[in-house]
Order: sequence, then C-alpha cells, then structure tokens
Amino acid sequence: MHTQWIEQNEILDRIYHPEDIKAQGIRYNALIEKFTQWTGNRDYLIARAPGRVNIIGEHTDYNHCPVLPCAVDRDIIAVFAPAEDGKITVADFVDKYGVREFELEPEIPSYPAGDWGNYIKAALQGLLNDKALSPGSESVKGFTMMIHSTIPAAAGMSSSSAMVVLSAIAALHVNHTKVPPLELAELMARAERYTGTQGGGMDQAAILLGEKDKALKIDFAPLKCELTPFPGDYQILIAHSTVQAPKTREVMDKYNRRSIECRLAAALIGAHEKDRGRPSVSYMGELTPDYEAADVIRPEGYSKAEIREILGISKEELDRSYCLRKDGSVFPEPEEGFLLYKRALHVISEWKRVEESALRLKEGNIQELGRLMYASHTSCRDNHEISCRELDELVDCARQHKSPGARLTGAGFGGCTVHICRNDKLDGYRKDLENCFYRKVLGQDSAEGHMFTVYPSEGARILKGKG
Ligand code: NG1
Repeated sequence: MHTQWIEQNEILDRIYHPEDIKAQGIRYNALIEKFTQWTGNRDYLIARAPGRVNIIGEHTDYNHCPVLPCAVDRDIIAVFAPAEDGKITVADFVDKYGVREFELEPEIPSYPAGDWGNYIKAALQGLLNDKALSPGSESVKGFTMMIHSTIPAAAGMSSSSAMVVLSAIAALHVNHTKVPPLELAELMARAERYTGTQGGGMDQAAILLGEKDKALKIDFAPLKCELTPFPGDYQILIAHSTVQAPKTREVMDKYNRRSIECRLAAALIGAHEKDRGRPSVSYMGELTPDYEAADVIRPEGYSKAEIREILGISKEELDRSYCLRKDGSVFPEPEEGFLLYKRALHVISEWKRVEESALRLKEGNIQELGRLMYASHTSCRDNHEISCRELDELVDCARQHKSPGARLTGAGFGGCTVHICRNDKLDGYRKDLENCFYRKVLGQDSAEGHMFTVYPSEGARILKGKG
C-alpha cells in the first residue's frame, strides 16, 4: 500500500536526474518499509535535505562575503512520525551510526564532540532558543525518524548541515509551525554552532534555497540568494581525495583558527579605519572586494599581545571575544602567530572571484568560470592553507587533462574536489583522472566509489506531509 506513494509521485522527477528516478523510488520504498517494520507506524511522513557542492567562494561565508554553491541530488532522506511526547528518536537505515534518543528540554546536553546525534540536537536547540518551538512547553512534540544518506560524510559536501536542516524541518512540521526558508537558513546557521564549528551560513542557505538545475549566488548580512541556471551541456564531477576530514577536535581547530584569524583581521582593519574616521568593521564583508589589506596588515604572524595592544583590549576581552572554544577552553596562539594577512588576502580576493564567477556563469562563459576556480584553489592552498597534497594533486591532474575548472570544495583539509566537464568529454575525463590520480599518485587499482557526478537539485522539503 505505502509503496504506491513513491510509484505515483511526481516529486522525485523534480529532484533527481531522469536516469536515477527508478533507483530513487526503490531507495525510498526500502526506507519506508524498514521504518514501518521498526515502529509499526504506517502513517509516516517523508522529508529530504540535499548536500551541496560549492562551485566557488571558500571560507568566505563566515566573513559575510558571498559564495556560489548548488544544492545537489546526493541527499539525506527521512521517513518519520510525530511522537506523543517530547522525545526525539533517530535511527540510520544502514545501522552504521546507531540510534540516538533524547528529550526536548530547554538546554539539551550535547553528545561527545563529533557524535552524529549532535547535528539533530543542534537543530532542536536552535529552534528552542529562537522560540520557533516553545522551550519547556508540554505540548512540543518530538518525532521518531529513520534516515538514509547518499552524501559522503566528512568530505566537504555538507552532510552535517543536511542533517541539521532535515531535523529542523521535521520538528517544525510535527509541531505545525512554519518558518520562512531565508529565516530558517539564518537560524540553522546559528544553530549548527552548537556542534563547536564557528562556521558561516553557506551550507544551510544552499540546502534550503536550492533549485533544480540552478546555482545560487548567496550574499550574507542580509541573507540574499540569486538563482542562475547551470548550463545543461556541462556536468559537475566530484572526485574524492580519499583523505577523510571529519570535524574532530583537530580539524575543528584548524577550521576555527581560520574563522578566528579572519575576525581578528577584520578587527585590525576596523581599528585602522576608525582612526581615519570611517565606519566600524566587524566582518571583512563590510569592506569592498578591492580593499587593500596590505596597507593595514603585515605578512608576518601576530601575537596575542600585539593584537591586544592594537585593539586596546585586555587579555580577557581578547580571549572572550575572539578565542573561546565551545567547551569554554581558550584557543592558543599558533607558533607562527595569527596569519592575518594571508587570510585577509584569500577572503578578499575570493570575494572578487565569486562576484566575477556569478557574472560569467550568467553569460554561460564556463572557460572563464573555470579559470577563476583554479585561481581559487591556488589561494585556498597558499593563503588560507586549507588544502592537502592529495587535493593539490587532483587539481593538477585536472589542469593536465584540460578540465575547464577544478578546485577543492567545502572546508578542505581533505574531502572532495569539484570539476566542471563538458557532457561529451565526461567518460574520457573520468578515465584520465582515474589514471592520473587514483592509479599513478595513490597506486590504487581503480577509482571505484571515489568519483560521481552531481546535479543541481531542489532544496530541503517535506515530501509527504500532513496539513
Ligand atoms: P563543510 O565543507 O560542509 O564542512 C564548512 C562550513 C561552511 C563554510 C565551508 C568553507 C559549517 C557547518 N560549514 O563547510 O560554513 O565555511 O566550510 O567554505 O561550518
């Protein structure tokens, strides 16, 4: 009976590539089947949240500088039902991660760092904090949910934010509450900080606002989104570096260090501008994309003592305002000091590249977009220092084999690269990358499971709901 919903449903045509519809139907049906076996509940609801690929604009979002991602057809789907009480229970179809169960309460205690359940908790805590759901109210309902994901984890494709957004739309739906997508994207960007990452708002916005066959130019503060068609004669190919980059304490510290350095760079620029009677600056996005940071910040690292002196603030204020981790510990001064110039150089030049890329994409000038993608990778490698040997080798292979554009995508330190390729060249290009990188560089027998195409896809939605 319940399998008919998928067979009759046209929603899948709006989300997936025509060649993939049948396999997706089977996937949804298998999840529905297992959910009903697990809970005995045939009165299920269905939700979906996509992953995202970032075409260009890396580590710019937390500076309120723009990004150019797409939501993709790799996603997390969920079958769920409201709970009678405020209990949240979530299981994973393949049983890889284990069931997570917790009560809705005003302050939801987190699982240990890195636990997947924290992405569910982050969403719920965010909705409670924001009063989208009333904290402490007896009537707030939880849900029982089973999920299935096709987004590679720890790979820079936003599996974590997809889980956050999915949990939020399910919680809002069972509580008959609506939050407009732009507002929800901002709310969820703040909410995900519960997990300890000092990120920006790209992932949540792309996941909520994506549309089929479109890329999104996203601007922050205020959040704005412009959709641009992605040309049908090109494909987006993802190639994994095989280096996992889970947000463990170490990777989180590397990511958060960039976020801290960027805010410190903005503060130093702000102090300089204030001395000249100009408006204050808290984020680099309040400047312009041709701002010359070299006039204000020197290339060598800065110590905490120097920064305090320039900003005229105490040790406590510096640590509290810029260097506090989620667990309350203080982020230490890096050995070479905080590299404010390199970070500012990356962010401001990347901002300019995003603006240009958005224009080139609108004109359908993929050669030029690709050139900007390669330049972005170089800046990610040399200035923001978020690449690794494998990511660099993959991008070098792309250049050798004449992909119009390639670069690392997402947070970096491992994970995936994004490549643009003409439809008619795709098969040959995949073979080239297989030989050049997976066989020669890594010495593997094949590239099995490491390369796949993605299609710009629709944003997160309740696919089968009530009311
Ligand atoms: P991924 O790659 O999904 O971990 C992270 C941040 C983004 C953005 C990118 C780099 C979170 C949830 N995500 O994405 O905000 O800064 O890195 O551009 O913090």
